[in-house]
Amino acid sequence: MGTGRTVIVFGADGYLGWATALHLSQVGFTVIAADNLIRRSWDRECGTDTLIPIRSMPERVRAWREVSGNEMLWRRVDIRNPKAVNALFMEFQPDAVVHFAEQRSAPFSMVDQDHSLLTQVGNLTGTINLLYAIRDIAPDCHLVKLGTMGEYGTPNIDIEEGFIEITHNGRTDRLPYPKQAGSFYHLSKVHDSHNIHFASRVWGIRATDLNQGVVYGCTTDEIAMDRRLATRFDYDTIWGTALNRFCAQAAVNQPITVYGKGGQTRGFLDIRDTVECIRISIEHPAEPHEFRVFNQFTEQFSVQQLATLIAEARKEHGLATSIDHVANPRIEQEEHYYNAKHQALIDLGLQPHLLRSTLLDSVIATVEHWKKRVDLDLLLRPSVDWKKGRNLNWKGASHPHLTQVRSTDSLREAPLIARVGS
Ligand code: NAD
Ligand code: USQ
Repeated sequence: MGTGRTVIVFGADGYLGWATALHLSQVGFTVIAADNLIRRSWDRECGTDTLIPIRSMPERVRAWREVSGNEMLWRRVDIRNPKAVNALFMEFQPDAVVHFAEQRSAPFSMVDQDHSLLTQVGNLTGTINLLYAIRDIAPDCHLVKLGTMGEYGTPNIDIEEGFIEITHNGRTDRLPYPKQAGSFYHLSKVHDSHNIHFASRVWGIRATDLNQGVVYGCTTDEIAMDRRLATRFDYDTIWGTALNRFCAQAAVNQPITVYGKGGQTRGFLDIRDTVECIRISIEHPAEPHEFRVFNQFTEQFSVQQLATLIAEARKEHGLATSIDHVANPRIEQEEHYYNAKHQALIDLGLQPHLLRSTLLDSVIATVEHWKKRVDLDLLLRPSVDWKKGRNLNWKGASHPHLTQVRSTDSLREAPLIARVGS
C-alpha cells in the first residue's frame, strides 16, 4: 500500500500518534516518528499518568523492529522550532506529514493565561512551521492535520464537512462552515484551519484537515502484537476523554461523572478507525491548492447515552456501575440539536468499528486489568472550571510556585515563543 513513500508523523509519542506510526509502518510507509516528549513533561506538571504503562520512544521503536521487522526512525524534534522542522524536511523530503503534535486538552488550555497562551501560541506556531517547510522544501508533500469536531460547536443546524453553501441577498457561495469552539484549545484548531486554508489558496499546498471526534479505545492490530507497543490511556480530569475516563471510573467502583444534564452530544470513534482514517487520507491525497475537510468520527452520542452504554456493557460482564450528574465545570450547551455529516471518509473506504460491538468489551477488560494503577485523586478531582480557571484541587495548584515555574519552563522550551515574550 504505502510502499516506498515517506511519512513524518509529528506527535508520535502520543495516544494517537504512536498507534498511527505503527499502522503506517505496518502497511509499508517509511515512517519518521517525531515528538519533543512534552506531553510527558505536562504529565509531570499535572501529576497525571497514563493508566496503561508505556515505554520510552527508543524502546518502542526497538520493540517494533523486533516484532514486525519494520524499521521506524525516531527523531526528538520540537515542531515549534522552525530550524528543526526544516532540517527534518531536508533530511527526509516527505511525501506526507501527519500533524498530531499539539497541546490537546481543553481543560489544560483553560487553567490560566499561561496555559491559554501555551496552547494557542504553541499550536499555531507548529502548524505554521509545517506550512513553511512544505512550501520551501517539499512543495508536493501532503499535510494531514488533526483538527477537531469541537471547532464547529453545537449549532442548531446540520454540521457539514468543512464548507457550507450559503445564499445571501440572491448570491450563492461555498464558504467555510461557521465555527463556535468551546475552549481556547478548540479555538486553536479553528485558527490552524484558517491558516492552512490560506496557505493552500496562496501557495498551492495540498491539505487535509481531519475534524476528529472524541477517540476511545486502547488497542489496534499493531499494538496488540506486543505489550511493549502499548499506547497511552488517559483517565484523569485534564487529559482523560469521556469514554476512556468513564470506563476507568466504573472499574474502581466510582460513579461515572456526567457533567450537568448530560445532553452534550459529540462524535466518537474507535482508535482503530483513527489509524485507518489517516491511512486512507494519505493514500488519497488532496490535490495541489486543495484544502479538504473530513469529519472524522463514526457515531454520535450524548454523554448520558455513553454512560448508559458503558453501564449496560458492564452489566453483561456481571459488573455494577453507577452514574452521577455532577456540576458542569465547563460552559457548554447541555441540551441541543446535533447532526454532523461524516460521509467523506466512508466514501473513501472507511469501515467503522462501532461502539456496541466487541470494542466496549475490550476497553472494559483492559481497564479492569490495569485498575490497580488508577489514582483516585486524579479520577475524583473536579476539573478546571471554565469561568474561574485553575482549580484549587488540581495537584499542580497545591504547589503554586512549582506550577508557575514549570508553566514558564514549558513556554521557554519553544525558542520562538521565548523571543516573542521577552
Ligand atoms: P497526546 O497528548 O497523547 O499526544 C500529542 C503528542 O504531541 C504528545 O506526544 C506530545 O509530546 C506531542 N507534542 C505536543 N507538542 C509538541 C511539540 N511542540 N513538538 C513536538 N511534539 C509535540 O494527544 P492525542 O490524544 O494523541 O491527540 C493527538 C492529536 O489529535 C491532537 O492534535 C489532538 O488535538 C487531536 N485529537 C485528539 C482527539 C482525542 O480524542 N484524543 C480527538 C480529536 C482530535
Ligand atoms: N464530560 C463529562 N464528564 C467527564 C468528562 C467529560 O460529562 O468526566 C463531557 C464534557 O463536558 C464534554 C464531553 O464529555 O461535553 C466530551 O469531553 P471530553 O473531555 O471527552 O472531550 P473534549 O474536551 O472535547 O476533548 C477531547 C480531546 C480533544 C479533542 C476532542 C474532540 O481531548 O483533543 O479535540 O475530544 S471533540 O470533542 O469532538 O472536539
